Amino acid sequence: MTRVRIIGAPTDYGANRRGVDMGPSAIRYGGLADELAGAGVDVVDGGDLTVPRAEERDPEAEAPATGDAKFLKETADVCRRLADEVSGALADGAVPLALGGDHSIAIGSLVGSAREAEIGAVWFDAHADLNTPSTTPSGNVHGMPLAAALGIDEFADTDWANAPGLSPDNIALVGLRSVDDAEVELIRERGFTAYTMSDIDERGITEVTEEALAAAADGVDGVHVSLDLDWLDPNEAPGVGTPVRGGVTYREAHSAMELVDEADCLRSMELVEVNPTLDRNNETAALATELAASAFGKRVI
Ligand code: HAR
Ligand code: MN
Ligand code: MN
Ligand code: MN
Repeated sequence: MTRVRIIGAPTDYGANRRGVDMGPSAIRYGGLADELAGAGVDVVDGGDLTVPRAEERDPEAEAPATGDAKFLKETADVCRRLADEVSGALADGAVPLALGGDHSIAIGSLVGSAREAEIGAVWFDAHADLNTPSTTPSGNVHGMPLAAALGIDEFADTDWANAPGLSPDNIALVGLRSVDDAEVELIRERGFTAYTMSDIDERGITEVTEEALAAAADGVDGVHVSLDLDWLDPNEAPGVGTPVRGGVTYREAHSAMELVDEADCLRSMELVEVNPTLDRNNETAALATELAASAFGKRVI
């Protein structure tokens, strides 16, 4: 039986819109344990990491890296601890499921997942999250986690980002519709597998997701699935800080997660960017739990 270990990472350092730190509570309240039980997995809830509020941070503290990135030191601290939890769960034979928090926590998930393995990643997101402190238009680290985990530019020499076992040839981005110029350049330069919403329109969610999973899984030990809820259309998932129109539908999202299960390569996963203060009756959090259940094998019959 698959074992899943839930690890909450209630951060909002990486995002402008405060409130995403309440994501782990909302996702649990939205029925995560029941949904995962419905998928037939054995679930252990490891609780939340302790994350000081942004207001409590030491204003004198020096940022560890150069460039314009808000709360980089605080993000580094959470990601180091999350990486240890994720690699600990894997060592115990469980699949870690991290709950954000903003998407900056993916740096910790990826570093932990890639600590003792070669991994690929599928990034289900409206955004590419490939900015760096020198290219970011916002200073928000939730726009940088993929670049950080790949050790691009300022992140190359850090001891907390830059996941050595994350293979750049095994990155697949799915559902792009809001990408900055510097990110476009990086995608072209490094040849990441990337699918825009237009690719999904033309080829369908099944073909695109199967191809993304195959690219991510090729020749590695397992795949990290990062599910940013803003991947979905804001009509389906209103409770996110950076909604972008024209996202995937409820059915497309479920299909994609069912394909994650069928590909049988899932090593670690995260659900991020759920912001209960912007949500409608906790719908986005509940949707996150349903999608996780599909990824872990829940079916109607
Ligand atoms: N690309 C923009 C930036 O770097 C927006 C990032 C969007 N936020 C996210 N990431 N939710 O997926 O600021
Ligand atoms: Mn994201
Ligand atoms: Mn996003
Ligand atoms: Mn299965």
